[in-house]
Amino acid sequence: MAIAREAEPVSSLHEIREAGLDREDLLGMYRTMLITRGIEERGHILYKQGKIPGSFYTGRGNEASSVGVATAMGGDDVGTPLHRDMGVHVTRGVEPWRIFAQYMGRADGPTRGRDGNVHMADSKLGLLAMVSHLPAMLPVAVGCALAFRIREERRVSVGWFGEGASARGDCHEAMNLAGVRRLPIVFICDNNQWAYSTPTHLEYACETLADRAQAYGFEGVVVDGTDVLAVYREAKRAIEKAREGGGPTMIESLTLRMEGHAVHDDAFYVPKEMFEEWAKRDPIERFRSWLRENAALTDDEEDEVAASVKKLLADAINRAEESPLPDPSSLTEGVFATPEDLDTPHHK
Ligand SMILES: Cc1ncc(C[n+]2csc(CCOP(=O)(O)OP(=O)(O)O)c2C)c(N)n1
Ligand SMILES: [Mg+2]
Repeated sequence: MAIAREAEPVSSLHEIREAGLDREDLLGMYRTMLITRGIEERGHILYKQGKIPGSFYTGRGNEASSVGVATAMGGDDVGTPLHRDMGVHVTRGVEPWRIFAQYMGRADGPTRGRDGNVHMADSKLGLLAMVSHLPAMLPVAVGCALAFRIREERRVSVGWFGEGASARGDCHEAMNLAGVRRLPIVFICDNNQWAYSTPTHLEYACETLADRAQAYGFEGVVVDGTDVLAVYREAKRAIEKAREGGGPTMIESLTLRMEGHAVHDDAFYVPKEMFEEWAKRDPIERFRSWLRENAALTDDEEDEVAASVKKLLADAINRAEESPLPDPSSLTEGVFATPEDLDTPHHK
């Protein structure tokens, strides 16, 4: 019997309205999920065409989770999304053409061609770019929450980590400090069942990772990460609780990583039946069915959204391909922050 609360699905349009979303918001989320998947599918093609340096990662299967959480965040909140969380960037307003520019190492990508394809974020949109080391962004997210507390700002920090990363010490340190100081932070564990080729039974011995939250003195919730509305509702509750001074929450979002760790990995070690089982719960398909049943989504609306997303992405790729590669002489610019860049008393 799990200690953490297991979240129920959202039953009706009425219930989701109570949680703060109207029909237009729901259609917007559906569109954002399509854009998220479309960016990664097209990125994969660009990779095969040899246009993307390095490796290439996707978050297929995680669209509901990333879009659900990001939709629940406030405009002034901050987050540290990882390599499976493209939906967070799209929801926060990073324009798709800039993501393609990032993929291709161009000057108009969020890191202006300075970092690997998914190591990106637009700080103006409240996002902090990930570093490779896992889960090194959790202490950073906790630091943001501590800063909000010290400055008495009503802002919340959201920190993402994978279930594999949860085995590392920095995850424990981050959660312990957040619990001790009751910081305004929400931890999102993208539990996609695999850490590269390692299955969950070799990663942790507790029933659910969210069970650990109680040991840190805060609430743990397990949610079906293929259900965008359940994810949204739980993230919204946790974020607003944190904003009101109620301390951290850990949300464990259950999905399956529907592709290999990256394009070089064909995931031969994942049982075929597992993919088949989770394919039946495809997040986009699930939300589409929910919208048809509960929000009267029509064929015309569906076609319109699909066509507009297709055009948006085609235009985005063209624009990104027009973006120049960075000028080599500018290589060291914008890589390190100088005291002048930092607006805190400690750095003056
Ligand atoms: C400290 C550290 N060790 C190893 C790696 C290489 N690595 C990158 S992602 C990854 C798997 C992480 O699994 P999980 O946390 O479950 O996230 P997922 O990739 O499944 O989303 C590994 C081993 C790393 N980035 N950092
Ligand atoms: Mg994983």
